[in-house]
Amino acid sequence: MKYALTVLLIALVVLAACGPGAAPTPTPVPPTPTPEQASQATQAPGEEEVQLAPELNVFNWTDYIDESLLEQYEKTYGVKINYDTYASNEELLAKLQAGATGYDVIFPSDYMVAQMIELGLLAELNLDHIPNFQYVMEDFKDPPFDPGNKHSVPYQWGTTGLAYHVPTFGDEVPDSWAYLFEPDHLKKYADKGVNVLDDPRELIGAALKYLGYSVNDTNKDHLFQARDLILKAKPYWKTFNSSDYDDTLLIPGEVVLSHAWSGDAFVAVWETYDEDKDEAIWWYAIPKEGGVKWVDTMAIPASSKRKRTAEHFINFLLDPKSQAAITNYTYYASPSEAAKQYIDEEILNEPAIYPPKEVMDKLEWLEPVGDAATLYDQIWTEIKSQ
Ligand code: N2P
Repeated sequence: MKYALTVLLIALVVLAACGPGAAPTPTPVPPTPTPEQASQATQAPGEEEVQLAPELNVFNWTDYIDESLLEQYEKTYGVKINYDTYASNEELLAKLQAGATGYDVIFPSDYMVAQMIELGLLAELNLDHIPNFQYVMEDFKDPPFDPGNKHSVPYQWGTTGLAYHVPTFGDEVPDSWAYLFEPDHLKKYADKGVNVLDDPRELIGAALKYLGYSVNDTNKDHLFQARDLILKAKPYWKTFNSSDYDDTLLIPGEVVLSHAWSGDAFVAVWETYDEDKDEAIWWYAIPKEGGVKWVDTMAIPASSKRKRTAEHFINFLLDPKSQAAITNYTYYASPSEAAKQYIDEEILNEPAIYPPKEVMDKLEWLEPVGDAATLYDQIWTEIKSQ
């Protein structure tokens, strides 16, 4: 252990200086080790020596990593990863606000990063400890929700749209939010199942966008119109699910239409692809009215006691090869320029995963809504309880 070696060296120097008959010099008292110092430093060859904690508590969205990376990190660095998942930013925030102090690495989205910074929930990062940040595309650096990347670095990004069962819709492409909100549309396929994301900002945002407003609108009348639209459509929806809807609803055919995040939709696209006919059973459309584009980040809760190890793990996940492994597994897009060389061609060239500029320009980032957050909460409670 590096620390023990230093103490030993100091003791030897002190002893040599004392000489026979000299007055004994007090031996330095070592400070109490932090969890990080308590562990053996282990690093891959050629890496700077870092004192790593024996364990790290990681809290991520469901189905959002290639889990072999966790094993790889544990084996290479001797740090045990305790991995737990959540289904929405609001769930993550509620856990942190309820005083959950064990988490070391979390993955809040853009608007939630801003909200958490304001609430003092995030630690400041030392970007010198995250050298793989250099590979992040300029577009994803210094974002408005966290100027200077003081508290977060990007993890993966994507869009929100509609996943649909191709045999049900035939030649028709559900390319409008009307397919999710208008009873006239819903009547035609609702008996076969429709799912919406169990996510207040996403669902209310989609309704606002369909009505011609911004996904970040804070006007009370507009928000009530969005609520009414949702309440009229709700009887036609089978489920509110944003955690495992790809595996439990889309792939087994429990629904034929779902409000969906791009990567989750593509899990269903690839899992159900008809190789013989070379035809997709599921596909994904971004509504013509526009919608949400988002970037999820990696951050460290202010309460973490293992900040240096958390930064080390974040750096590992930002390594171009790790980034590519995540994208190749989750079908979300990577913010790492250098990862591109390792990402599967068909993912990189898929416009529904990496949309062209004209589509991206129609989409909006979610932003904090300030005092209107209370109104969003009220509306959400109303929607879920009726
Ligand atoms: C992955 C969830 C992606 C997070 N299942 C959307 N922000």
